[in-house]
Amino acid sequence: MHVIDSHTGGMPTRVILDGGPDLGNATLAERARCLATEHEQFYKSVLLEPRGQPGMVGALLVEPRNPDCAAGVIYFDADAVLGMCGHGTIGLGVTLAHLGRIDAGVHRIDTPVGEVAIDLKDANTVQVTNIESRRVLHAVTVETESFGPVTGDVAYGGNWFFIIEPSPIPVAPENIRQMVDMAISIREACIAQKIGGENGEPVDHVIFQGTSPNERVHSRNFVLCPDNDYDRSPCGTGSSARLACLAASGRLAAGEEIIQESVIGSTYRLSYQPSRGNGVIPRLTGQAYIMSESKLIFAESDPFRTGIGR
Ligand code: PYC
Repeated sequence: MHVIDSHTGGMPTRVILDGGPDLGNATLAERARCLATEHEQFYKSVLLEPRGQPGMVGALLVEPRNPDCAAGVIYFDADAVLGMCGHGTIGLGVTLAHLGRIDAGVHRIDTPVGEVAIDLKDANTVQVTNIESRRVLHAVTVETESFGPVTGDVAYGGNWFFIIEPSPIPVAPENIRQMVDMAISIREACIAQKIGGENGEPVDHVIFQGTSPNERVHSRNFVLCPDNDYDRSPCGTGSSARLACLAASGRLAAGEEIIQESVIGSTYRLSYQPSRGNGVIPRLTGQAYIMSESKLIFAESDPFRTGIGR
């Protein structure tokens, strides 16, 4: 299995070029469902240690439905298949350029939640125009088992987010462990209390929005992912959901650009345009760097060929 690893603002992406399972040629949403239900062992083995690393997201390249797309892709972490992934799409753009498959300029990418656009600005810089993002619930309170009531917004940006602002814990690297524990408890409470998307979609990510000591930065976030690890980047789909919240509450005008910082200090430039529906079309720009090209080997005799279970 040939893979190329990159990181986007510190968050790793592993693009799988070949050797993945055959998912057929239905829509990408159906192929993603097939990956989630029938190939769990495959996606865990690629991302769990010893072959993978904590937090890593996989990007399985597949044939796009629309031949005008430069690629089709299904993203996943070690515990779930994702709808979309912003940091992964920046990593994918840089990887496709590294392979000589795309040049500078705009390209369409097919994903399970719809087509997104990437604009490759240079070898490391990609601007992503995401799918329509929207806020679906405002100031809703969940009762957590260990932390009491917590109030936040539910918003969609290609994945489902519960966004708490202001963060109850200062968003800083020394508080990551504490924020992971609290965010897991909030996600569990959202799921148990059926607080999620309009059609019962469960919350899969939790965001704490805090402040940055850097005055050029609009805000700093912490994002919990489905694998219970945190996003080292400012999270592209999470930033999209946040833009929808800022727009819905009239706190950011269309076209205005802000800088969003992650808990480790990596940044995206963000803006939005109004969508035809009642959401926004988010734009995010970030940098990714190639780290390695390799061939993963899964020997039958290797007791950890499917990864170290947790
Ligand atoms: O950047 O959208 C994102 C993302 C989702 C999960 C990890 N990163």
